[in-house]
Amino acid sequence: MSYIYKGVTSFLGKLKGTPSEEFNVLILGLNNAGKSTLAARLSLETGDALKRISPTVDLTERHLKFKRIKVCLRDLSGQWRMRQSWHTFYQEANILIFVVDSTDASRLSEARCELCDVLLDERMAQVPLLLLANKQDAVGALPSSMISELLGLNRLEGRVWEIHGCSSLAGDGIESTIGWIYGKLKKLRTPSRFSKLLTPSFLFGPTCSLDFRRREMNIS
Ligand SMILES: Nc1nc2c(ncn2[C@@H]2O[C@H](COP(=O)(O)OP(=O)(O)OP(=O)(O)O)[C@@H](O)[C@H]2O)c(=O)[nH]1
Ligand SMILES: [Mg+2]
Repeated sequence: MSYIYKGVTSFLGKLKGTPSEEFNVLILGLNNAGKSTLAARLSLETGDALKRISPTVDLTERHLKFKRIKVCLRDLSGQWRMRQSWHTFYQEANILIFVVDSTDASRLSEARCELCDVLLDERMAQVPLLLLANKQDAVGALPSSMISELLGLNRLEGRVWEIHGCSSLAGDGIESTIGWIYGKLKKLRTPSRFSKLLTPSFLFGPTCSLDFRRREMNIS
């Protein structure tokens, strides 16, 4: 009995399959915003390693899994020179995380300009945005509601977006960030082989009644 059960579950498991596709999460923001600290946190790194992160020179990629979904975190340098080449990563982006240093009010307009440029690129038109108001643990951090207003996010139209306050260093808000990313990627995932088996074309064949009649009548 248990053999039959194991056989059936393994068969169903194979039908469902582990999705081989990997999704790209693009992490952008000005230099010093905390992108690399966030990427390390999302990879479940903890402790002193987080404090030893130095400015990113070019980009850092991390390959990980959120539950069964494969994710490539692309953490790009926020230095001005590197921002000119951010666009080369737009085509492959599935999710955009834009990180802002909530303690640095003097650079919010610069962040707003950069974000605007990213969102105006047509390759990013359908990409969901998570704005992270980082460094909420630090003294003088602006609340996420104020950051949202100063960045003009409420004027965004036709885009899936959210803003979360977080502290990548302390780990606050990381779980909800992972939850948000996972929720969005789950919707992007192509149907499993198992669900394909349940489509009408698989069950009843690719022919509609008209094709069937054509074949009967030998019409090409
Ligand atoms: N207080 C506080 N400091 C943080 C937080 N996140 C990052 N930092 C600090 O901010 C500084 C910059 O962090 P990075 O993660 O290197 O910033 P980045 O955005 O990757 O910077 P670039 O690679 O230069 O683009 C470091 O000193 C971090 O320790 C946070 O949540 N709270
Ligand atoms: Mg960095």
